Amino acid sequence: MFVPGHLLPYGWNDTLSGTFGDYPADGREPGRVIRVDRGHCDVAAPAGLVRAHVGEHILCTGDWVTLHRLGDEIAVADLLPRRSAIVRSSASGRSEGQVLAANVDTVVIAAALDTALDLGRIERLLALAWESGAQPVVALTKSDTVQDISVATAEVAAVAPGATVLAVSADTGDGIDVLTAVIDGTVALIGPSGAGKSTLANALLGEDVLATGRVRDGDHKGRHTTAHRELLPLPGGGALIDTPGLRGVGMWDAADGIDKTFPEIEEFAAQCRFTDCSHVSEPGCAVLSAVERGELPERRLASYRKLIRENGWIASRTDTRLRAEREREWKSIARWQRQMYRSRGH
Ligand SMILES: Nc1nc2c(ncn2[C@@H]2O[C@H](COP(=O)(O)OP(=O)(O)OP(=O)(O)O)[C@@H](O)[C@H]2O)c(=O)[nH]1
Ligand SMILES: [Mg+2]
Ligand SMILES: [Zn+2]
Repeated sequence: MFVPGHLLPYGWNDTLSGTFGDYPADGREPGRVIRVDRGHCDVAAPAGLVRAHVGEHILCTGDWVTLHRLGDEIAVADLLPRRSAIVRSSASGRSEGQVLAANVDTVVIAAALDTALDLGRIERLLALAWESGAQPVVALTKSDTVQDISVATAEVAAVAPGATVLAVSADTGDGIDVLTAVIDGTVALIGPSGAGKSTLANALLGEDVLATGRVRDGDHKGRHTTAHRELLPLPGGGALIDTPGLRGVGMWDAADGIDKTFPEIEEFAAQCRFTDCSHVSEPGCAVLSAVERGELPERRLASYRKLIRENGWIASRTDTRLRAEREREWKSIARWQRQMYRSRGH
């Protein structure tokens, strides 16, 4: 049987032994991407950490890969299919999504209690988390800064059906044991800058490995202290990915994730007169009447519609891009055909 050695603490599990079963035989070693820089990445490999060329792959932290030697260099040979991936519409506005982390089992969404709760942002991150295939957990951080955590916890729990919501303080240690108990496998921490992700990560890791930064005095906004996504082994098993604070999080092909975030709206929508009801002003809209009856908060419907609209817009933009690409392809085929005919005619 293949022994992963130093790779073991980086989220290795029995399934992977099977997946990688044949690779060591042909000289390729398994590895997990810890961090990606331009053209290179740090990879946990059986004999220890190595620096490898990424080749033509677009890798991200958490990817499982195989490595091979090229002279005295190490390069990534294969990128294994991702079991789950956190994807947002890329910041650069291109039509492809940006993968923030791969092969994640638990997404911890961090929201700080020392600032006003932004339920819309929590819902947005929940949609991203559900879409990734991982289990979301909402961690309300800095619980030591508020008198009563029960109100905020209940308010967030109401917008996070299916997800565990808990309050934690990295300062006092409150709630860290509960969080440790609910997280599983590879854990990714996401949320805005200054939410306390790296501080929480250090608490979970049991030592100060990651740099943290003070928030601004006035609005408690962070200063984007963390600059890289990085995978680290957790002392109790599993691994942790700390991520830089997200400025904007666009929906990327996240229709399922949005549905999972707003299950009650999906349920009401099943009763709408029109199957393609957009729940804006249609007659017989069961979602709007739920709002009227006070069974669905108007804010929640607005948040849902915002994400749906954005998701649809991204999808149509991608379609346009794909169509243009296909057209270009056809044009070059046509050009090639013309050349063929011409040369045959000669
Ligand atoms: N009072 C209190 N402050 C905390 C707690 N956790 C984090 N902080 C403070 O919040 C600030 C931001 O913490 P970071 O961990 O750097 O935040 P981050 O989410 O990693 O931010 P970025 O790396 O910029 O995305 C620091 O000054 C921390 O000391 C907590 O539990 N209680
Ligand atoms: Mg950080
Ligand atoms: Zn409707």
